[in-house]
Amino acid sequence: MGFFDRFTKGKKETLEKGLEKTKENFFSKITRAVAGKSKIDDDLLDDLEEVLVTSDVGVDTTLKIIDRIEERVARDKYVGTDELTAMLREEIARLLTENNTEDLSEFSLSEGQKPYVIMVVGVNGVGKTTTIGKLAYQFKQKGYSVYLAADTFRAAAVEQLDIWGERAGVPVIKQKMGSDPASVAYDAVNSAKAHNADVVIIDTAGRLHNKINLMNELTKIKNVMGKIVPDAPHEVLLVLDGSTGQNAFEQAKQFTAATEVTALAITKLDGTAKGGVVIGISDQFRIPVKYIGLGEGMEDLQVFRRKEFVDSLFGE
Ligand SMILES: Nc1nc2c(ncn2[C@@H]2O[C@H](COP(=O)(O)OP(=O)(O)O)[C@@H](O)[C@H]2O)c(=O)[nH]1
Ligand SMILES: [Mg+2]
Repeated sequence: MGFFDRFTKGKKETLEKGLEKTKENFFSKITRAVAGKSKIDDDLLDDLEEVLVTSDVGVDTTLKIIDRIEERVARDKYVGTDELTAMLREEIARLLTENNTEDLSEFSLSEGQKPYVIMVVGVNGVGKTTTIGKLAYQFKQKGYSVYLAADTFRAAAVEQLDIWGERAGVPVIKQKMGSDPASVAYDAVNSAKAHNADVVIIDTAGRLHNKINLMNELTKIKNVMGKIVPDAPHEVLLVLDGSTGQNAFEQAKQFTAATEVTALAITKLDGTAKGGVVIGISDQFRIPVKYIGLGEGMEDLQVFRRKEFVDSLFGE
């Protein structure tokens, strides 16, 4: 087996292992709903609706899926229950691919426009710093020179980013503790530009007092960066903790209302049964889910590939 085959196989195993609990939970519920029934009727569709909602797919996306299955069943009245999972798989795959994108490392900038600036937002504890470390590693692997910028709100947060910087082999730009986020961002972009860096990733503190504060702070950060690199930030990546299920939905609503989020990362899908949230978030927000977190290690961040996700969830 060549390097890339092994690499791909490793990634697939991580994905499958990460989604194990979600899958078990999902299929044990479906098996219970289908038990003793031979055809798909209204009762079974009601049960299926409950299965999807309690698997964190979200009400609106669930209704969309149920409607589509209902239409198919109406066309062919004697659809057997053995066809139910195949139909579900198809409809979920269809929903996900309706919202397809490229990953962040596919950016293109001309020399004068560098660096490519990614601002990472999200509430405390969702996995921002960890995701930044993993992302830095991926960009570095692709041959880009990367700088990280710490948020100076908590000393522990700076140390944590330092550790990730070391692991990934990427420098961290620091300021004195307690500097305001806009000046941290300004300094970071300035310094990265002076070093002719390709990419700079900015960690922001998860201080979500209320929507107005958040909006003002993010607007200010964006404005100061724009003074150095006109289109910066090129990406605003919102990190959501998938293990919180419906909370992740709520946070996505709040942040997208407060600022222009361009990409989503959903973390901690390993060890949770709430992985269905990826389906709902992917469907409900026009913003693409670009990354999923499947563990605490440096290689446990994957580009969200819809087909692989559905394949891992349903088995091939
Ligand atoms: N299992 C697992 N843990 C994660 C993942 N991403 C982050 N974490 C953990 O979540 C905790 C909070 O992460 P951190 O990056 O500090 O969150 P931040 O406050 O948003 O910067 C840490 O213990 C991380 O190791 C993931 O994909 N899977
Ligand atoms: Mg952090």
